Amino acid sequence: MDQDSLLKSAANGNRRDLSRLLTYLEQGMKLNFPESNPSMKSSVTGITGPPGVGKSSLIGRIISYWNSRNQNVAVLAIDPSSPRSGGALLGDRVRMDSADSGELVYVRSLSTGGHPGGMSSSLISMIELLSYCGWENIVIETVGSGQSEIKIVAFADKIILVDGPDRGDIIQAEKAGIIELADIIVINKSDLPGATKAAESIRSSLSFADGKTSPDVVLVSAQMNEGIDEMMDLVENCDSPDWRERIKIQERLISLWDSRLLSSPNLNRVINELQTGSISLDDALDDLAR
Ligand SMILES: Nc1nc2c(ncn2[C@@H]2O[C@H](COP(=O)(O)OP(=O)(O)O)[C@@H](O)[C@H]2O)c(=O)[nH]1
Ligand SMILES: [Mg+2]
Repeated sequence: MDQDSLLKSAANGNRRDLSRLLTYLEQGMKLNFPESNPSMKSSVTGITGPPGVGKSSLIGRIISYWNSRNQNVAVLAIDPSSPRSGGALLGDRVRMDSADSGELVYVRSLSTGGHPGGMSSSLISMIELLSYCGWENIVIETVGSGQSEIKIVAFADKIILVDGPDRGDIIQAEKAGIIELADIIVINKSDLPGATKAAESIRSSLSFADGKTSPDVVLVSAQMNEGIDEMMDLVENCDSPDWRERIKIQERLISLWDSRLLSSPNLNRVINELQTGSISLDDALDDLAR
């Protein structure tokens, strides 16, 4: 089938064809949309945080929340550690699928391998495709353990940083610079001892300079299904301040810039020329960015 027929079929709800198109985009292909539907603008939510804090479990609850309001949800789960068939993905599927509403849910795992410059440009196309195909809510799950994985959430409209009762996790997020991007900080596993304390300690440590307002910190338990409605209420009604929007835009630019440089067909030649000293770094950049 050609691209246009695939696209038409995917837009009509054929999931196999949607998956095929996503695979093409993952491999770096570009898609031409005939005409996009201007009334359709998906809301894109990024969920990041250290491994094991309960992001996938929470996404399962978020799926149920939207489904019970008759809204559909597509999830792109980006996992740098697991190959396609890896155990982590299976585990994720089970937890996410416990939201039992087949028609209204689409879950897709992506691996970060094979993307020399990160996967930001494929991700943008994937979001565009899902939106074109009528997915109202798009959720991007990334593990907050490496710069590029974290920064990829900058492509979301709203960013949720998830943390657990262990204080060590949030320190990781602070180091990675994710705190300033987060619209809301969620402490999951409120059923475990230490969660309330962790939330308090994060609240008090969040003091941004220049009168920047800090994000809300909320306690939830994905396992016990507690605090989810309150969390979603905050997520849906939060207004990202201008300064945070600017940081997001800047991160998107950096991410795409990296991606463009590192995927340039001239990269090897330019590195060779730099190594032999025949060009300057400025020349190299000009060459690569062209
Ligand atoms: N006690 C407790 N455990 C949870 C909760 N949410 C998730 N978990 C458990 O934490 C582990 C990691 O969850 P997962 O959703 O895969 O985390 P992810 O790596 O951040 O996606 C699993 O064993 C979950 O069952 C919760 O609210 N309370
Ligand atoms: Mg997960």
